[in-house]
Amino acid sequence: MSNPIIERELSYGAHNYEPLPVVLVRGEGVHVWDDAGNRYIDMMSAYSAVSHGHCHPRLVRVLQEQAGKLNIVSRAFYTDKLGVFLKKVCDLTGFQSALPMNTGAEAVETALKAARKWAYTCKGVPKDKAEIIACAGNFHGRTITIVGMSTVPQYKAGFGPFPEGFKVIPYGDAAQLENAITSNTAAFLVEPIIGEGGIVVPPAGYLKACAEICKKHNVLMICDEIQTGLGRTGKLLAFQHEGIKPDAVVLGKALGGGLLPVSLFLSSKEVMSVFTPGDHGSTFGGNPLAAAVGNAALDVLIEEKLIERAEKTGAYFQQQLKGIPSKLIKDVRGKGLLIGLEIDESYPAHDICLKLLKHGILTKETHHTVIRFAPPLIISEEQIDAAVKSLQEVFADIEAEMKVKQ
Ligand code: IF1
Repeated sequence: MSNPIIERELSYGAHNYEPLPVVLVRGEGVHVWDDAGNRYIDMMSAYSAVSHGHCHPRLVRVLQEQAGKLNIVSRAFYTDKLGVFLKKVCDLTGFQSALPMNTGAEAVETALKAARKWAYTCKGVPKDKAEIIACAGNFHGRTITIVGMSTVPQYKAGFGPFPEGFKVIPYGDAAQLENAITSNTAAFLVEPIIGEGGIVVPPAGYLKACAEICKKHNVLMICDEIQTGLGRTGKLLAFQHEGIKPDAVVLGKALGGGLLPVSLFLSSKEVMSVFTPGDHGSTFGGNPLAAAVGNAALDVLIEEKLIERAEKTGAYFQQQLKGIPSKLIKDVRGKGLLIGLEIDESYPAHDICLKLLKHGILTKETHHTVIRFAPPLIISEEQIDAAVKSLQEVFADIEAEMKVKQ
């Protein structure tokens, strides 16, 4: 049963992904449709980039209006849109200054550059000696520097040599951070909840302890909130669950309202002042189209109370998932609408995703044994109920199938 659309993509495209066998042609809210007209509920939200739902009417309108006016200039000129967007994000998050980029990886690279230059110019670290500490299981993007910090062999294999100056410590144990810090440490880069590494929620108090250690040793704490930020976990930023404020944060994904790549590095004026004209930049970063959409994406997030919704519907969803009677489900974890279902290794999580697809639920496994549930934040309890019903059917089918095999 070959689909010519799939065949064409496979024959002309690089095989750096292994998509599920479905061809999507349309999206609206929490739903997407395939080329045969079947409807699916989107439990991936493009890894959280579609928190506002597909084709949010207000965001599409802003995009269309701006597209007819002014789209790409360059940072060689001012525009009427960029400052409005940056002020809004600073006011909302409490950071003083923002540097716009496009993809998450670019914003992370920006953070790494800022941290190193801050270490040399403010902290007094000797030239080329700055160290950055990251965590095992991290995912911060795909550039050579970033995969150099990865602990997943496949992300690095064949791509070396990697830049120096990075250290990796176990995630979730603040004492390890303190041990790893030296007088040359510039920054600690951390995800408040590890996404790709299997939706790992660190022990309560971890981020708070890390923040205190960073402060004590004059090390910048940088939170990668590309996936966890902008309401996904039930707070604007996931570090707010611990009542802390890191020195810097990186945002991406949902910042583009599900329409465009928009990312930011946010920090204090002191840290940001290390950048002087010509130090760093991007052709597309901060373009007026992206700024207009990013600005509207923040407005929608607040006005439609998506953060509060994520907290409430996320708790409800987790509770419903915990109620599914299957021996295959080992754990349900996460915060807000970033949820991982840990599946017993005896049954491939990938096969479960294929079955879910047939039942109208789109998602994909991460870390082999974890199925991700991260729907658009606009999802309703009724839509969650419908998804849980399909999940119950799929797990009941699998249980029956396993009994036959025994
Ligand atoms: C892929 C995972 C998610 C991220 C965090 C930075 C970036 C990401 C915390 C980079 C990107 C992605 C990219 C996508 C798969 C994906 C992913 F499964 F790998 F882990 F979301 F969960 N920081 N995450 O999660 O942002 O440059 O892509 O805009 O690479 O296949 P980007």
